[in-house]
Amino acid sequence: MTLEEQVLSEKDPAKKAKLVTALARRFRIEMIDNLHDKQTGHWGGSSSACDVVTSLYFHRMKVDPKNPRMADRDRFVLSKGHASVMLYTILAHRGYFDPSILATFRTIDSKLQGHPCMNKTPGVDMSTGALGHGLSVGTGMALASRLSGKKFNTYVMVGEGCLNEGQSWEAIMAAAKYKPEGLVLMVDYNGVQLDGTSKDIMPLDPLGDKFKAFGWNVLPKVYDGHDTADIFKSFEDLDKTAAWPKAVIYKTNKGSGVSFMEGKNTWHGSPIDDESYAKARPELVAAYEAAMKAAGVN
Ligand SMILES: Cc1ncc(C[n+]2csc(CCOP(=O)(O)OP(=O)(O)O)c2C)c(N)n1
Repeated sequence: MTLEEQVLSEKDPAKKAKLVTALARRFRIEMIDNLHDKQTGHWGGSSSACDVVTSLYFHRMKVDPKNPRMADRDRFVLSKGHASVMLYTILAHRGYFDPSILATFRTIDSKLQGHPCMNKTPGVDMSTGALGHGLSVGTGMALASRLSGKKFNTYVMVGEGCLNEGQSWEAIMAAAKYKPEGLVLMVDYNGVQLDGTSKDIMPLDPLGDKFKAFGWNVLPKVYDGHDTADIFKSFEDLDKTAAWPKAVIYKTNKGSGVSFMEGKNTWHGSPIDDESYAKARPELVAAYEAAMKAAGVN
């Protein structure tokens, strides 16, 4: 059985969380290989979101990869579309397309453009890349669920750059007014943007209080976005309260998994040079092997 199949068939959430950790760590290796191979960037924000999005697709979302446009599927909008390599790696291994296609990432005419394109890539629910518009379309999708009578959830992942855009706050206001059922805002709160820290560029704290003040149902704590057990807990907590829309904040590390890349804006968009790649890869492999061992997989 593949690791993906083991994850999807595991019934015990505690064991499953460990398997998801291993899977996400393997995805990080594939992501950095691909970015290095193409000499392109966005390692930082891809690795920071990897555990949450892997958990979503392998533990939470109602999807059918063989029927990617299924009317009542859950939707995922990666508003921080620059983290495309992370989304593509997860979609491929969830079964939306053949993982061999990952090798065409960011090449001319590929299905896998630098930023996600809903018309080219199976499983991509919304084209994104211009920061800040994901929550507006996610609000629209969630309202469409109400109008069509199809019941589904819409998960929108934003980074701090998205939340620095005024459009996000228009959407936050609009969603608070219309209260669309199923709308979940997920914040990848890594504290670092393209050219510096969020503290220096445009601080957002106290973020949860701001969402609350706008009328959102904010989950009671900030979750650890690299601890899959805590991520699973956030999903359980989502189901414990009734009011919509809901927001959940995950504390993450930009560059997560490579010690010398963590928390540094350099690795937001810089291509991975040979020397850094040679240093980074063994760390990722060691972390993956440790996670496989912890999950009891040989
Ligand atoms: C409207 C818009 N302005 C600027 C950019 C260029 N840009 C791409 S990513 C980024 C920083 C994003 O920071 P953050 O959301 O914190 O990213 P994360 O660390 O979560 O990946 C910027 C300024 C863009 N894509 N869209």
